[in-house]
Parts: sequence; structure tokens; C-alpha cells
Amino acid sequence: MNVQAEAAARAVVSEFAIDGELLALERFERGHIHDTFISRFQMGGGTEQRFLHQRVNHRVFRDVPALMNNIECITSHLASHYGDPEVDSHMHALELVPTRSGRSFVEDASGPWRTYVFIEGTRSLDRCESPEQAFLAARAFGQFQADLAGLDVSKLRMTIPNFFSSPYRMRQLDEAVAKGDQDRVAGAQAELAFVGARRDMVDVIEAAMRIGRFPRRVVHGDTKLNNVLFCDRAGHALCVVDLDTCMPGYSLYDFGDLVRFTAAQSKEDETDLHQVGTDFELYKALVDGYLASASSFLTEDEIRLMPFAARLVTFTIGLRFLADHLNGDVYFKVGREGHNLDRARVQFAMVASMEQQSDAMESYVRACSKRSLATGNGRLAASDS
Ligand code: GN1
Ligand code: MG
Repeated sequence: MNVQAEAAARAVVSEFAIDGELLALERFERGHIHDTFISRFQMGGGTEQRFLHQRVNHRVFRDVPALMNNIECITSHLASHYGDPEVDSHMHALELVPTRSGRSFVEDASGPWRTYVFIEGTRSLDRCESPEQAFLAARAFGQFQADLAGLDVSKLRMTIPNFFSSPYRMRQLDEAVAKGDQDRVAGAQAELAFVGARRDMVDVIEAAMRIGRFPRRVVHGDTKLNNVLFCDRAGHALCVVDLDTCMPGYSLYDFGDLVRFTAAQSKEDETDLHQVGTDFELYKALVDGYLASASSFLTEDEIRLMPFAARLVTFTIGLRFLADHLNGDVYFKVGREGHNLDRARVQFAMVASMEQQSDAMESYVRACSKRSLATGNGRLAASDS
């Protein structure tokens, strides 16, 4: 971090109600959207404590009070839920640190900032190392949704309009084709043909919701593996983080995004498409884990649509990467020329891989949901699949 940026960040950090002396502040490279920093404080009493500070990307989150309203609703609901002695959970809720004037964020000239207590003793994983980890992550995200089932979804605001809507993402891509960089449009004909052949997919879930097959619920909205913190001693899932996209939506978005990211055989921006695909063993572990916790509230229609949701969410994120590429990379941070096109290609190759495995993916969900009904639990250990 350069000296000026560090001085500015230090000044903002001092506006949060932390009773201690700032010892260190470092940048933390994470995510495509915000700027994240970690601080270390010497607290009264001599102990040290760390905090996580984020400068919120105002271009993406235009309504920061609505965003912070959602995060406050969720963190306080989870804190009281986990504090309930009736609830048997290893999970922790994220904890916001208020500003000295009692607000949830600081409006600085550099943008809006917020602070969380850093959760010690955890690790996060960028790549899945085993089916067991996939199972634990999926169960944690399903548990997160189950723990929020009692929260009135109408308290949450749509902080990014139509965020989960695949038909809307298709319209955004159509607009990017019409108005975006025409050289890039010419260079993306193969991807656009892939999309064109699958336009029918995009309305399936919204159509089911329009006729009331299942309700809107609280959705996490970014169920990447690295948004679960695992206990670094015992290995269990301890906390679900990155609550930015917690909004009303369809629950299966979270399952679909889990498969998209955690069952991926490659990195999200791999350029060697031979390496890209969806790992069936990891997919099975994700189904088991998600159903172990989410079958408590999912309807039969939702369970049936799980494999479809995996394809749809992957396809939809591909639409978003491709549209951003055509629009000149204005949304997702990029590190190289064509980065968003590479990301879109990976998503579409995963969709193709899931299409090839679709029968097996569907029969596995059917078998697992029967087992969930029979035992009240999808899987007791990742080894018994
Ligand atoms: C963005 O920045 P990050 O990694 O938390 C995006 C998600 C996408 C994801 C794709 C607010 O999340 O929707 O799934 O990239 N977040 C937003 O990697 O658009
Ligand atoms: Mg995120």
C-alpha cells in the first residue's frame, strides 16, 4: 500500500469504535469487488485483536444504507439464533463494529467503509481439497439459509436490482452486444452462439416462482468455498462470510453457486479449457451437504430443480462475465486483457460439462433426497456415499 493510501485508510479506521491502539494495517487481496484491509490493535488490557475493514465498491452497491441494513438484519438475527441454548450449532455470526457515532459504516471521501471483527483461528480455502470439505461447506451454507428461515424476508432490500434474475442477466448481455465494444463482440461469436442455444433456460426458475411453486427466501448469493471459514484445528465450518449479496431470492441460487465454484475442476479464470469441468464426486458431496441442512425447509420442487440450478447459475455468471467483457470490463476487477472473456469461457465449459452429466446429477439428487427423508439427514460422514 502506498504511504498516502495507508494514511487515508488509517484515518478511516480510527472512526470505528475500537478501544485500542492501531499497530498495523495491511491490504488483504480478496474478491472482485471491494478493497479489503486487516488491522491489528493493541486493546486495553494488553491483548491484541484484529479487524477487517472494507471500502465498499460504491459503483456496484449504489445503495449502501440498504446494503448495511441487510447485513445488520442478518448478523443480529444469527447472533441471537446462535445465542439460543436450544440451537445446537458450531457456527458463529459475523460481527459488525459500529462507528464512534453508532452507525454501521463511515462515509469517507474515498468511499463508504465498514468494519468487522476478524474471526481468529480459521482458514478459508480457494480450492476444494476433498469431498469432505465440499460437504462441510455445502452443509454450512444450507444451515445458514435454515438459520435465517425465521427472518422475515421482506426486511431485506434488493441492494442490487434483479441481482439473481437470469432473464435480466440475459437482457444485460443483449444490451452489451448491441451497445458494447464491437471488436469484442466480433471476438466472442462462439460464446454468443453457445448462449443463443440456451436462451430457454433462463426463465425456468422465475416461471416456477411466478406460479407459486416455492417462495422467495433469504439467499446468501455468493457461496464460494472461500466464503466459509473453517476452524483451523478441528476443520469444521465455523462462519459464513461475505454477506453483501444476502437478499431475497430463490434458495437454489446458493446451491447452484456452490456447484459452480466448489465442484469446478479448474480456477474460475483458467485459460486451458481442457482442464475445466465439474467434478462429479464433489458435486455429490455438495448435494449431500446441502440437503443435510436445507432439506428441513426446501420443497420437493426445489429439490428436484437442484441440478438444473447448478447449470443455470453457472450459465448466468457466464452471461455476467461475458457482458462485462463486451462493456469494457466496468464491473469485475480484471488483471489481464480478456480476463472476463476467459472467465465466461470457463463458466460455459462447466455448463457443457454439467449437461453431459445431467442424468447422473439428477438421479443422485433423487437418491439423496429419498435418503434425507428416510434418515432426516443427507449424509452422516462424507465417506458413506
Ligand atoms: C463477485 O467479489 P466476489 O468474488 O465476492 C460477484 C458475485 C460473482 C463472483 C464471481 C456483488 O463476487 O456475484 O458470483 O464475483 N459479486 C457481486 O466470481 O457482483
Ligand atoms: Mg462476494
